[in-house]
Amino acid sequence: MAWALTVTQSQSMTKPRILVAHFDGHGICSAAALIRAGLRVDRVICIYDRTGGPQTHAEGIEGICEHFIPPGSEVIIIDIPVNVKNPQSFINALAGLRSKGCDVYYFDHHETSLPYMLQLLRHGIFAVYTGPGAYDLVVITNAMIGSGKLDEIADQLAIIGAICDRSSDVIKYGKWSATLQEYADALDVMIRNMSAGGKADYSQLILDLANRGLNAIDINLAKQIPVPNTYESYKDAVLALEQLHPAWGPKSLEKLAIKCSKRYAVGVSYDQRNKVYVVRAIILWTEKAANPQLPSPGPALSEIVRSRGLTIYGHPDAPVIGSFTDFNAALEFAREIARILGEVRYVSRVSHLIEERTVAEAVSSDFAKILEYLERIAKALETGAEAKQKQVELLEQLYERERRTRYD
Ligand SMILES: [Mn+2]
Repeated sequence: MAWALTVTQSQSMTKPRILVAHFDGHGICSAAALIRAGLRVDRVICIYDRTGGPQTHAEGIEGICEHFIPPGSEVIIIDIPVNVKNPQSFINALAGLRSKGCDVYYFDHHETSLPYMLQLLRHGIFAVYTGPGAYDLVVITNAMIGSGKLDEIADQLAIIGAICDRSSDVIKYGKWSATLQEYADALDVMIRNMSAGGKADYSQLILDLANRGLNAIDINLAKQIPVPNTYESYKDAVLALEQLHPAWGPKSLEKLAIKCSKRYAVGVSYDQRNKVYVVRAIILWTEKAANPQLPSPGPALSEIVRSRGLTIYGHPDAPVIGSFTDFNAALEFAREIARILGEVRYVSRVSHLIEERTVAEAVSSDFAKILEYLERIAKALETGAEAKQKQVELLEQLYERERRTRYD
């Protein structure tokens, strides 16, 4: 096995190389794909921990850096976004590894991490924004520090990971398939089952996936994501009439949308923490990826949500709306939402008429907004260019060092 060989060969190298991956399906599959593709790795760290210990995600990286990484290692971090709640602490944790004599490679595809790339680079961290695509994370990371090539199994793993992230790039590249979607669903169930006790170590699963590819996933587990049995159709939307499974709400809605060939699905969940019923709406991600101009439920519903004085939170493609003490009241509102989403593409754009005497004012205020936007873009490009230059410098240093270790 090619990857097993590289792991053995790596023992002779001086610096131990540690791969740290996010604990979700995308992080797990991306790590497996990179190892499968021949990335030399001595140890994998991928931990979920709800009990308070260090875990491999945005808010747990400090503990991982402090307790799990020996001085003088080579650390590769993938798919863990900079913690937007406390970016400085995240950056300091990675910078702390540098002062422990570690080389740090940070690859991430979350747009929220982009503003911090330059700071990371300034700390001597080889930081690369590979986004926004989840599939691209693997391709770019592998091109920069891995073998540069993905065999069929590595590619399948990268695709499954991107599907777990509901990333549109796999659709754009024509790499999505119903079978790989089944594997992604089954893997999600597997991951959730492993974490049922509040704590899970996925490093063995990653090595297993790298070694056996799809055979490491029990495809039958996909059936554990329940599909609602009773529903009503409203043009492009479907409404689930029974309460959604507490753990699988949005994914059950996805399955229902697929079963009924609809773009949108709506249903009612029970929020156990707040002891209320909430309405959930989704747009089928494969549809949105194929037609990016389709309205997301979030913005499409903002009007009715505002007019009813309700709350809306979560991703615009899968928002959670309102809080109801009664299931039937929630279902009634869900039905209204299904009607709106069902006809959303038939609704023409709202235009506002401007009185003649206020035209100048309206135009200049629009103009100011456009200017402000352009200035923001100019600033982002400037920062981006500086970051790119720094990346190239670090890459040159990296190749120089690789060459030296190879011929020494
Ligand atoms: Mn991801």
